[in-house]
Amino acid sequence: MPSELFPLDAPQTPGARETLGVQAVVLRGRAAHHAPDLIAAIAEIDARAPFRHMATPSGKQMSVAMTNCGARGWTTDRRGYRYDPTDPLTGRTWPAMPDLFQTLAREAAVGAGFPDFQPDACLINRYIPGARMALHQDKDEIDFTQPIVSVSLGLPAIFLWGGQARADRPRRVPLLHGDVVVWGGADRLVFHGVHALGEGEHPLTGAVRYNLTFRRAL
Ligand code: MD3
Ligand code: FE
Repeated sequence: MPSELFPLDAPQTPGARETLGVQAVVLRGRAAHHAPDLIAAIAEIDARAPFRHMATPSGKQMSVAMTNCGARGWTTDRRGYRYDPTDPLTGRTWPAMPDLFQTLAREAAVGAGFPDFQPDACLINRYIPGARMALHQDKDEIDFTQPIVSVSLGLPAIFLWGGQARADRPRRVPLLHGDVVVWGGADRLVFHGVHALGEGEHPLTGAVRYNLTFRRAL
């Protein structure tokens, strides 16, 4: 059955591996047992490097609030997109990547066939109902042989999985609390986005979805 026919809150089988593309796999529920620790760590990062609504080069404020941890952080402003070792808001380095984040990302990558992944950047996205992310490619990194690992926490979202061309009609894939996705190889540059978040309350996050994306920036 195509995934777009599943209701958003359909029970996904924890431990299931769902193949999105030749080198893109959803590991259902893989991070769920770490969720309280991950959410506590996000709060600590927010205290040192607050979530903010960055501006795109065209000057529009993003509806998703963002911060980072790790040696590099992804930022955007009128000057463009880049990875920066310092937080432009505070002038200080980004908070260190917690060991739990690093271990979780590396183990997921190994399990998906990427044994050499060493993330140096973790972008943290915060969605509230109505927030969305337009179709885009992640191409500000240097080495596209390195995968990206994502961890979803809190409210569910409809992830839009496009193709190699912007015009390819995206497939809708629900991403739920605790899901981990690894994207690499041939699927590393696919267009993707996130549908406007629906209303809801999650017991651990309230009316919020967090998404961690682990990257090798340099
Ligand atoms: C597919 N974040 O931060 S994570 C992003 O849920 C981003 O917040 C979304 O897209 C979110 O750039 C989606 C899943 C994801 C991340 C990177 C990818 C999917 C990807 C890179 C290539 C292909
Ligand atoms: Fe992306």
